[in-house]
Amino acid sequence: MKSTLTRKIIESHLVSGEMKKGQEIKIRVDHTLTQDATGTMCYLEFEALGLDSVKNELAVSYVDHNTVQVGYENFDDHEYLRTVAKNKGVIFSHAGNGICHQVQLESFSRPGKTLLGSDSHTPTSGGIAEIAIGAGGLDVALAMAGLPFNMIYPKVVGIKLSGRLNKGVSAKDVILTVIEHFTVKGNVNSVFEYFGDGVKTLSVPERATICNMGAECGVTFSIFPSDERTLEFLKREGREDEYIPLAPDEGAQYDEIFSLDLSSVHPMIALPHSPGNVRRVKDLEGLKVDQVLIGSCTNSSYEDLYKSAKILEGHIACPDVSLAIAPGSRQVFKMALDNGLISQMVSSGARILESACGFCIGNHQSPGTDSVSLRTNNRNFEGRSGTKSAKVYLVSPETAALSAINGYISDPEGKYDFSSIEVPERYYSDMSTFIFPDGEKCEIKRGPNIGNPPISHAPDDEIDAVLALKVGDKITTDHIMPAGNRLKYRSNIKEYSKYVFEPVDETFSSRCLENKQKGKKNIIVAGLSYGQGSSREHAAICPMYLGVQAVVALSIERIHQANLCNFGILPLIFKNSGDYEKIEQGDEILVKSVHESIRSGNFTLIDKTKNIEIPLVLFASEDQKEMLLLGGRLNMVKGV
Ligand code: MIC
Ligand code: SF4
Repeated sequence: MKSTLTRKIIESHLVSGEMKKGQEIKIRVDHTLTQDATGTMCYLEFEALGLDSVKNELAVSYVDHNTVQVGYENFDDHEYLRTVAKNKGVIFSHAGNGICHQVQLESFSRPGKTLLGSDSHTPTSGGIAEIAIGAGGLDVALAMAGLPFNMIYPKVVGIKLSGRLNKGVSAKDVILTVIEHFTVKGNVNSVFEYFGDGVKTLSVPERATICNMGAECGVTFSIFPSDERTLEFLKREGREDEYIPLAPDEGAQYDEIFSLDLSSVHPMIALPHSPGNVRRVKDLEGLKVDQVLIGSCTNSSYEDLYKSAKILEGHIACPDVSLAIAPGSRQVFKMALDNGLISQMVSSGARILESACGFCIGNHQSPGTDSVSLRTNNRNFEGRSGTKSAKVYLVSPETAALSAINGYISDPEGKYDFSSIEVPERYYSDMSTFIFPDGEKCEIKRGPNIGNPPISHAPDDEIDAVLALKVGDKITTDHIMPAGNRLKYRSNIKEYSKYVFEPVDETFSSRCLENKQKGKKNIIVAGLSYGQGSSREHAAICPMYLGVQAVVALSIERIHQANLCNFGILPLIFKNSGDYEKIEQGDEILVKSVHESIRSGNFTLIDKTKNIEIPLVLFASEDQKEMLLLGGRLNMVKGV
């Protein structure tokens, strides 16, 4: 059988299961990564497993999300992460080293390996031919314990690239075009595998940008082959000895093929409030912008900064525009300094931000009321920037830089030729800013912000509940568990739980707690694609803390579905989609024979208020059913 690259790498990591689309499989995890916002909970969970040290090949802990440090909470979290890393054999990357996905690509990702990360943009490393998957913190904790990762053998979508990008068009425009085609829903348990002649025209940083935003489509991962461009990148990083060539077999069978001629791609833009609202930049030309931000794990490589600086060279950003640039890593920042790019940007009026997630997660640079913000990051969900009324548009660095000069959205197509940009033969690399474990132990520091990992309980056989909230389609984890100025409560579940669904319904949390006090459970009802976006398991842990027992939806996204199961919340899907309309917020709900229903996968929801019965299907694998009966994954794996 002619194999896809996906099949080859999965085969070499297969622990159990059959490699057939839709089948449950377990794979060995070589590398893991965590970041601080999901990492504290992840290491608390790892500690709860009672292991002395991590068991997988390479584990890295990054501090890149909560670097603002307003109040003591963030610093306390970082100290916990630093000391727990030393004790458990994890490499620690300080705040300032950069955004986890950029740094992982530069320093650790290797062709043919598997990586599990507690961040949804972990697939960025697919740009170097690694199977890189985003997951909840608990799944990553288990991978660090040496346990295999459970996944569904995916539908492999081949994206066949031909041709070459036109002047002024970039990798960001390619992925926005792919997102326009596949949309941001309906791709659960699929992967994107890029192949064809056009692949060799794209560098590893460009491939990484493309893999990064596959996450917006909801695919498990995206992957490129390992070829001469991969070798070129590894040489620049001084890691050429890690190169191996990897490619799908000639004539490999894909479940679906999408052909894309790179020369037909134009500058694209995602309109508020979804990365899926894609249009041509040309159609928006002339729209006045108030803020331009360049950076994030999607577009903060040296090459991205180089292009931005060259476009800005000799110009001053429009005085009405607030322009800021965040290099993706210490490596990128240092090279941009040494090669005069930062100097050019500063001369053009740009503010230089820390190498961190920062603006992308609403930690700072919130735009003004009703303003237009043009950004190179990957998500523009309503309110994620910290300003609900702002309109955030997603574009390439080329579009962003040119628009910053003009003060309005401007199409860079045909204007810039970056086909042969000056990239240093050797990238700056200094591993001394990582802390490598040396086998020595130290005291694990736990400030008052560090709570205990939450405990979930086995479900009762009857659920007496209130339909606490009914929401529509495409509810993101940013709606469920806001980040930005609430991020600092990530290690404190009791405190963070006060903000569940804050952007949608500020009284949700207190209503749930009242129901809980009356001995009732809470149920959430949602439309399509519930739980889009991030991997934050807090979007399951905090609702669990508030007594949420089930989410009933038209569909649920992959990482969030896994997080719900991990924390004992039942992910239920309407058997008949029309039933979604029949039930209302506030209805009294009864679910009987819960244990038997988990085993069979068929539930009946009795709406006592409406006096109707609604059939539901449990969206869970056999392994997840087992953990749901026990009330969550931690109860299943205690003492591994
Ligand atoms: C995001 O981009 O939404 C985040 C913040 O990186 C999240 C992780 C988190 O919520 O901590 C993600 O993508 O998984
Ligand atoms: Fe950080 Fe934004 Fe990337 Fe998430 S999407 S990892 S917040 S830069």
